[in-house]
Amino acid sequence: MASILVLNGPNLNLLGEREPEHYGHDSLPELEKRLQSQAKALGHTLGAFQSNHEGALVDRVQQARRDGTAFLLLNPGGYTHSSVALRDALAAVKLPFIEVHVSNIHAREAFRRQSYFSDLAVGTIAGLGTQGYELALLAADRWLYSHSH
Ligand code: CA2
Repeated sequence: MASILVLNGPNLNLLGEREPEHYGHDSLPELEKRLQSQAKALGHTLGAFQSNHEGALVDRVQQARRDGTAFLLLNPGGYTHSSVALRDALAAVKLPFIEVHVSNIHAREAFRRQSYFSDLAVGTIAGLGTQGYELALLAADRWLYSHSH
């Protein structure tokens, strides 16, 4: 039984509302609800946090170190390609995380190919839609199991 946190960066509150060709039709509350029941079925608890503000995301990552979070599923949104501050927070807390992207960042503009997080992540998932979070949760469950036995 572990505590898992899904952290979403800027504009991901718009999921399901705009640009369905990139981001699909699921809304963020729908997705979070699905992940919560999946986590429960796996025997874990899951918290969710989304912010459009870099400092709020940094604060939440720092808090995760203190509140017993064991694993993060992180979609840094546009900060993927720019945020040294959020990267530093992840490196400082040393919590394992999977980087998730709804769209295939390698099949879009060139600037989206660079991530400030991928080299710190346990792994990355991109281009599989919101299903990527569910696959990441499954992988987190396996990772947590293999690192506790
Ligand atoms: O594909 C992803 O998950 C991204 O992290 C999403 C970011 C983008 O800047 C990254 O390059 C890739 C943007 C999030 C915008 O989310 C929206 C969702 C629905 C409608 C409009 C924007």
